[in-house]
Amino acid sequence: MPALARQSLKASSDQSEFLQDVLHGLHQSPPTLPCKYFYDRAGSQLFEEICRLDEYYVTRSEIDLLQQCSRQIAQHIEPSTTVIEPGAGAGVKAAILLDAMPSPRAFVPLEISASALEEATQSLHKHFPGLDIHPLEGDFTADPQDIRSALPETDNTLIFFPGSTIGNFSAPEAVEVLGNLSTLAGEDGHILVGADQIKDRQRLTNAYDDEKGITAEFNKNILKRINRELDANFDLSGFVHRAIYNESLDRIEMHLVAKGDQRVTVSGHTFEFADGTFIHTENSHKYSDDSFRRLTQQAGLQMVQNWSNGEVALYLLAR
Ligand code: AVI
Repeated sequence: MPALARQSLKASSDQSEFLQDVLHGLHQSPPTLPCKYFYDRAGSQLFEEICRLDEYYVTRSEIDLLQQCSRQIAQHIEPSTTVIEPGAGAGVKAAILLDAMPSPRAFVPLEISASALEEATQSLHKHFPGLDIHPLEGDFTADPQDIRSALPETDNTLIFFPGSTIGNFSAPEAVEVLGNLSTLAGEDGHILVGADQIKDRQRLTNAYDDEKGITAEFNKNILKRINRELDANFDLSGFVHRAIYNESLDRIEMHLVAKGDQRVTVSGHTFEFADGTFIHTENSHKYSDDSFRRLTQQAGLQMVQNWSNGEVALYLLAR
C-alpha cells in the first residue's frame, strides 16, 4: 500500500534566520542576498516559468538527456532501491528515471515548498500507483541524519539531484552538499547529479536575461519578499536586473543594480546603495567534466559514469 502521508523535517529557516541572513548579506562588500530566499510561492512560480522559456535551455536539455540515458543509469542501480530527490519540484525528471528502473522500492520527494511537494506526490502516485511514496517536507541542506531518520529503512539508496542546483553553491559549499548527500546515500548508495556545462557566453547570458523579463522579475521578487516579510522599503523601480558571465570563475552572476541613489530600511536597519552599485543575488556555476571531477574528489566520491549532450551533464557518483 503506497504511503502518501507527508512528513516534515524541523523547520530549518524561520523568520529570524531570514532577517539575520539578509542583514549579514547586505553588510558585505559588495552586498549579497542568499538565493535560497528566491523561492517563496511567487518565486517558485516564476522559476517554473523560467524553466519553460526558450532561452533557458537547462531544464529541457536535461530532460532530453535523461530520456536518452536513463536505461544506462538504471543498469548501475540495484533492484529495490529507494530514490530520494532533494528539491523535487514537480517530479517530472524523477518519473523518467523511475520508469527506467526495474523495481524501485520507494520514492522520497524532499521539498521545501509544500505545494510543489503535493503536486509531485499526486502526479507520481498517478504515474506509479504501486510505488511507495514518502513525501518529506523540508530543506535538503538539513542534517542528513535527521533526513535519514524521517525515512523508512532501506538497503540501497539513489540520491537524484538534477536541475543544476549544485551550481548555485560556491565550490566549498558544493563539496559540503555532495558530502551530505553521500552520507544520506549511505555506504553503498549512489548520487546522480545534474550540472550545467560551460558554453558560449551569449547563450549563457540570454538564459539568465530573457526577453520577456521573467528572470528579471524572479530576481526582483527577493526584494518584494524582504519588503513584505521583513518590514523593508526597497523601491522596486530603483533596482535593475543584470546577468553577467564571470569567465574567470565560470559562473553567471545575477545582480540588482541601483538606479539612482537608494536608501532602504530593513526592520529598522538602514542601508545605502549608490547609483550604479549592485546587490549580488545569485551565482550559477558552470562546469567542465574536469572541474566537476575535482569537486567530486574533494567530496571523497568517485565518478562511476557521466553523460552529456554538450549542454548539460549527469554524473553518477559513489563512495
Ligand atoms: C535553480 N537553479 C539551478 C537555477 C539556475 O539556473 O541557476 C536558478 C535560476 N536563476 C535564474 N534562472 C534560473
